[in-house]
Amino acid sequence: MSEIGSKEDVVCRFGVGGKLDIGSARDDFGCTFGRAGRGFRRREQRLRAETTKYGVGWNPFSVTVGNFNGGPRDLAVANQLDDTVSILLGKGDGTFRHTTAPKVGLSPTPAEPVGGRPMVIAVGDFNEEGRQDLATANAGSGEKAVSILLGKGDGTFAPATHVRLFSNSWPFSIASGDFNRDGHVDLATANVGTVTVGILLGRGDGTFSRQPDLPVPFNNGNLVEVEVADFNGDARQDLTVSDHYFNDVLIFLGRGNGTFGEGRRFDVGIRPTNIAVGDFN
Ligand SMILES: [Ca+2]
Ligand SMILES: [Ca+2]
Ligand SMILES: [Ca+2]
Ligand SMILES: [Ca+2]
Repeated sequence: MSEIGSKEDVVCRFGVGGKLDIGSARDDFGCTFGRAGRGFRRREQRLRAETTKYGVGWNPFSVTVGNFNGGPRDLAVANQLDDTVSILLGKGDGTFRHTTAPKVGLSPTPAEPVGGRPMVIAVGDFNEEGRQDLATANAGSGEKAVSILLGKGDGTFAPATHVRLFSNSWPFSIASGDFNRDGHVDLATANVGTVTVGILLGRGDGTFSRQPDLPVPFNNGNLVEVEVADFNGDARQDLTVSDHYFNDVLIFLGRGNGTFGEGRRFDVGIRPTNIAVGDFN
């Protein structure tokens, strides 16, 4: 185990069948992070034998797998309290090296990270030039926004641009798909503040067109995650959103034109902090 100086740590395990703890890291990674505490120590002990420890930003909330410079896969970590995304570039042997930690807040002044607080990251090629980009759901206290970081292909990113959401939306989670089947990547957000689902249709140039939010029945819940999948096999992408307050998930069936049917709730009986899309069939 090696450590790189840190305020907080992310622990990742490479290997088939890795146990996943937080965020949208799937595939072959297992990751856990946070400040030392009983839960974190338990997870860390499970992973310790096969993990390397990396310092990231302040209060990392989620980790996403992508590839930002070609070659082996990389990680992007959303650090909610210092308003950055840590980029860890894969070396191909299961270890990573740090590159940049681009800012995602609306304020250009690092000392005043107003409107940031990135929670969850979506990966996609939003400007269609063959390099992966990032979109962060920012639940900060300022103007509510999704930040777009366009990748340069070398593990670095252009300065963030922002898609303003409806006021008080507090987007907590984000996922990418193609909801209107035009070949451009679109985004969906789970909005804790308004208890709605935000839809941003991509134009293919790194910009997005904000659509009316999807209302949620019994809208005093706590939407903590959104995922994209085709749940009814009609080749149109659907959305599922987990509601931590009611212990259920909502399914919005896509019409294939960027709009969705009414959300339907399904009781899952547990606190659904993370949705495993692969478990639906
Ligand atoms: Ca890479
Ligand atoms: Ca791109
Ligand atoms: Ca689209
Ligand atoms: Ca469908």
